Order: sequence, then structure tokens, then C-alpha cells
Amino acid sequence: MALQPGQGNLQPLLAPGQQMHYLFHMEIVLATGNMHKKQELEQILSGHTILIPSDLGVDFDCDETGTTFIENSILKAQTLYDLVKRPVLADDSGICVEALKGEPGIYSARYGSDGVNKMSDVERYELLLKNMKGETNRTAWFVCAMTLITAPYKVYTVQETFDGTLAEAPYGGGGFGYDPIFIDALSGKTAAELTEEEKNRVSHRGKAGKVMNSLLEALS
Ligand code: ITT
Repeated sequence: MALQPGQGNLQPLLAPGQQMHYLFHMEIVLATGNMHKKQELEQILSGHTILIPSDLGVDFDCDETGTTFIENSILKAQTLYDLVKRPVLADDSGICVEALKGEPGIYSARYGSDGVNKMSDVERYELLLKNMKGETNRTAWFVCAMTLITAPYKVYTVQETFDGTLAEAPYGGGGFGYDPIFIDALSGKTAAELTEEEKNRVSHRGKAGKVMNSLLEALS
């Protein structure tokens, strides 16, 4: 992998009685202003250091003009890469509802917004519950498209899902965004009832990040 000096290193990991292993460690700048994503990705990519643009004194903003999660994640990653010229990662994600033909989808963060004022997480999930009132098909899924750029033309994108259903009312105090109204198909709990570790094991972001971890190892 073409890294600039100081952007990656091999760190020995020695446990008593074990053979020497080398873990590849990278500093990755996350193309986000969402601190919940940063917190989750710090745990998912725990062998690496996750920075945000402001850690480098960079003012980052990106117009999400794509029509898919993949387009928007590449757009965010490329915009940040052009600014910082070091390894970057972007996450474009959202919730899709079958009965609403996949909405809010890529507009999840902007759901119900008039373009000027952004609603709070609670206002947005309350709006989604209102729009789903009386609907019996509650099938929903989260999508996460993650793009890593390590050098010019070295662009890697992964997309994953988290399957479930929409609850009738919010439940649980963890997570963020639509987590309180999203019931995980495997455990039957809302994503807000899962611990961070449990959510990362089954979530769209956790699964995409797991592939990114393998990719980073393969690239080292
Ligand atoms: P950045 O673009 O700065 O990364 P953002 O929050 O605007 O931050 P997105 O455009 O990717 O990010 O929109 C994602 C929205 O989808 C997010 O704000 C939540 O409302 C929702 N979302 C994504 N992943 C989620 C998760 O794991 N749990 C709950 N809601 C999630």
C-alpha cells in the first residue's frame, strides 16, 4: 500500500507465551461530523487511530449530492482525501423502510428537514413513526456504505445492511438516530437496547467495518 512517511506502522503485540505477531496500525481521518459514528468506528476499528478533520485543523464539509449510499460515501471520502492527502474513511448510512419504498434512505439525516432547519434525532424518528401509523408491513433495514482511500486511485468501498422491523414506539436508551425504533431481527431488541458491542456485531456499520479491518490487514 502506498503510504506517506509516518502514516502507518507495524506494532509488535506480545502476549506471554505467545509467538510475536505484528499488527498494522494506521491513522485514519474520518469524513464525518457525526460523533456517534466516530465513537462506534473507534470500537469497530480498534486497532487503528481514528481522527476527525478538526483534529488536523481542517474545516470539512461536503454536499451529499449522490443518489446512492455508495456515491455519497465516495464523495465524502474523496472530498476529504483531496484536503488532507492521507488515509481517510467515510460512512454514508441510513434507514430504509419497505412500506415507504426504501425511504428515508440516503435522506435519513435530512428526513423532515426544510433544508434550513435540521430536526433532532427524536423529532425524525417520531416523524417516521407517524408516517408509518397503521402500516402493518414494518420491514426495515439500515445500510452503511464505507469508503477507504489510502492514496490517489486507491479507493475501497464496502456496503452492508442491518435487517429488522420498525417498532410501534421508541424503546431503549443507547445508540443514536433511529436506534430506539429499530428492532434487530436477530435479538428482537431495539438497536438502542443493545450494548455498543452487541450493536457492532450485527449492525450495518459493524459488518462493513469488519470487512474494512480485513482489507486493511490485507493491504499492509
Ligand atoms: P456525516 O455525513 O457527517 O457522516 P450524518 O449523520 O449526516 O453524518 P449520513 O448522511 O450518513 O450521516 O446520515 C446518516 C443518518 O442515518 C444518521 O444521521 C442517522 O439518522 C441514521 N443512521 C445511520 N446509521 C445509524 C445507526 O447505526 N443507528 C441509528 N441511526 C442511524
